[in-house]
Amino acid sequence: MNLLASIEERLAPHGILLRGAVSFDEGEGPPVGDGFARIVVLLGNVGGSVWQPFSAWRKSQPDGGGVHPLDNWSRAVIQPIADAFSAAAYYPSDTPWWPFQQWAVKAEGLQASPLGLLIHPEYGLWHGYRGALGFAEPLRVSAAHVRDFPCEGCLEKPCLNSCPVDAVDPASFDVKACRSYLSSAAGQSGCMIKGCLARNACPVGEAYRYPTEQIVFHMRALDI
Ligand code: B12
Ligand code: SF4
Ligand code: SF4
Repeated sequence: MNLLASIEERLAPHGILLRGAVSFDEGEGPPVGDGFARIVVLLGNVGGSVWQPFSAWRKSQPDGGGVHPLDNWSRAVIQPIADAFSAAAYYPSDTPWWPFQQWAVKAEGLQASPLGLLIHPEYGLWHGYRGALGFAEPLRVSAAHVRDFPCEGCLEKPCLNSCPVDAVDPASFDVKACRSYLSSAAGQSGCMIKGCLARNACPVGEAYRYPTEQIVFHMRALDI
């Protein structure tokens, strides 16, 4: 079995999928040991794929998984795999931030929706990244680039007309307006329990929509 297939097999019970790979020239990638990665393999969730395994882990933890349980779970799952394969592990919550979205654009050919979230032709906006593995040696990885960009043919763009405070705009995301709405009574009974109305308005990937508990979890994690 090749390296990536072995990694895929170890990640599968946790609902984490391989989400493409980015190759780097010598010295251009993120650090691995004393050198730099020649390839970074992205690991992510598709729809609610991680929710059950993550929830089960959380219940098994005396502290419920800590203050940032999804980040802690991601490390608990991914770090042993990185160690077993002599890879470096990178996480979306690491600071300074690794450029996960830039990597994803290169890895799978995804493009940004007007919300800033990358859209996948099948999963829509219902996918994310849990980590990445960096290898010092180049690996041969078959490219799985998506060609369709759903936003191109979406003329009405309902995502842009659904935010109650017009926080979303293709040029920028008004984090302040969003946060202040979320902390209001209307926000608490709206987006905080229903999820971001702009993200919900997108018709692509309906079948991959996160389960309600996961949506509420992510909204609370925004740390309003
Ligand atoms: C800071 C941050 C936030 C902040 C501010 C976001 C903002 N738009 O300003 C807050 C807390 C508000 C936030 C909110 C959310 N976020 Co956020 N966030 C991040 C984080 C940690 C860092 C982003 C960053 O600045 N990176 C630094 C730069 C150097 O990296 P970058 O890859 O170059 O990213 C920038 C560019 O790629 C650019 N970009 C976007 N698309 C494209 C396309 C092209 C072609 C190019 C060149 C650039 C580009 O946007 C990024 C800057 O915001 C990333 C994780 C990560 N490490 O990347 C998640 C991340 C971007 N967030 C994510 C998500 C899902 C959300 C939420 C939906 C959370 C929720 N409630 O469920 C909301 C939605 C907000 C929105 N409409 O954008 C996902 C996006 C997944 C995807 N499908 O694209 C990420 C990747 C985390 C993850 N684990 O998967 N987020
Ligand atoms: S509603 Fe249309 S424009 Fe907005 S993210 Fe979905 S496909 Fe793209
Ligand atoms: S969470 Fe609500 S307020 Fe924030 S961008 Fe989405 S729709 Fe707008």
